[in-house]
Amino acid sequence: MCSLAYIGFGANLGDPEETFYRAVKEIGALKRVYLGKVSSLYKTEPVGLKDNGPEFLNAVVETRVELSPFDLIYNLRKIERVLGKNRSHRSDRSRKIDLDLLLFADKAFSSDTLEVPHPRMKTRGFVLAPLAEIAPDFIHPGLKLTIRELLNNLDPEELRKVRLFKAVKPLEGI
Ligand code: PH2
Ligand code: MG
Ligand code: MG
Repeated sequence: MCSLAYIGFGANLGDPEETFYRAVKEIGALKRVYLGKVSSLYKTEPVGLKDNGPEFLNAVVETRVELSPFDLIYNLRKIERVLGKNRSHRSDRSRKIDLDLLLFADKAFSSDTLEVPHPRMKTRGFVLAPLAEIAPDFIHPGLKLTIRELLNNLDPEELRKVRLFKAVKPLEGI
């Protein structure tokens, strides 16, 4: 069975655009993972960082997977390590790469190692803006609202932190 899964990308150290293309390539190379739409790239103001780091590049990638959410996140964490994130990384620090599992089909659950949908996605412009571009009608399984509705409900201050940077190269160019 194929499940639709949305993966958030964020980076603000190194060459975030280069890292993004490498990450999409690695995701597409995973067994039982099939790439779908890729959002535009967004430049975004850091939210909740303690180190005054530079602005982020954020984007969202759609996949269809024949994996469990746990197998998918295991593989995403491996790609994060390959592309430069170390194990002791903290979420309030600048980073070369962050891959988050935002949504996995209609699943809503929380375990010791994974929470789906991503618990903070509903308040984050840097997630909702790119996600709404490729999946406006997807229903958030916990909140029972579409991504478009979540974006419309968002605090305008959060959207002010997000600006469209560029559309991605065609997939075959990645
Ligand atoms: N990720 C965080 C914390 N803050 N801010 C922006 N703009 N973009 C991110 O991807 C981001 C963040 C934790 O994962
Ligand atoms: Mg994150
Ligand atoms: Mg993360």
